[in-house]
Amino acid sequence: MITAIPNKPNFASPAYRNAYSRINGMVIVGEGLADRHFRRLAALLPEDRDELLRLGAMEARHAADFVGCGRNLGVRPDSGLARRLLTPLHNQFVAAERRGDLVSCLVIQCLLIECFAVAAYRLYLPVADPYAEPITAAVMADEAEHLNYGEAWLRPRDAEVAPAVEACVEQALPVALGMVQTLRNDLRVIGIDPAELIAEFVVGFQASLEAIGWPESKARRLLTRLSAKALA
Ligand code: PL3
Ligand code: FE2
Ligand code: FE2
Repeated sequence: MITAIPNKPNFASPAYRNAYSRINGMVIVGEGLADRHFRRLAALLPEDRDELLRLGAMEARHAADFVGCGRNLGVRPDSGLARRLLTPLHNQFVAAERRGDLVSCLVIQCLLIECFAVAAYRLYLPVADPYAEPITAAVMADEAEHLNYGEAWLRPRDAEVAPAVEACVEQALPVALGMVQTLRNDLRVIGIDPAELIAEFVVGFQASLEAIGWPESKARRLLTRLSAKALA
């Protein structure tokens, strides 16, 4: 019988199961929120409606797949903290939608939330249990597609949307960094170094800003300033 896997956390320990309940809740609520955001984006962008509905359906599948990961470990997801941590981002999305600010809706879901998901799943993959590992790898590939959608939409419009992108990042990025701060102990218990997660996220997010046309120096300056402020 295999009782321990080298370099992996002890999936059966009470500490792991307790931390996993909140992390699993976070991921399930985050995926459900992404599903809702893509369905709202589909209504805002009629020319891409079918594609956005397809991306939303992928998110609903991710949520169901991660419910399966918790169930496999016999852990009940705790979604209370997840809702508290994700509501500010959802509220920012809804406020942008109300004022007709499609650019901010895309930045919040397709750049920020997707970059966060890619960074989190990339660091989770090597410490995942054998059931969750292939699921996480498959989900990561989907998230890259979601990120690409946002980048491809924003890139040709960079000149006119850059100020709105910057204002949105200014508001939304601190929320994402705050989530890592709040979850830091649970992250450590499941084998993820919170500082490494922040670094991975910031590097990926900077790459996204560059992919939509920002000069490297401008992207780096904004992220350095915002992360220094959020982590002070
Ligand atoms: C976008 O498709 C989904 C957004 C999901 C948000 C993810 C939140 C992740 C929090 C840190 C979790 C570490 C990974 C653990 C995976 C079970
Ligand atoms: Fe997803
Ligand atoms: Fe996604």
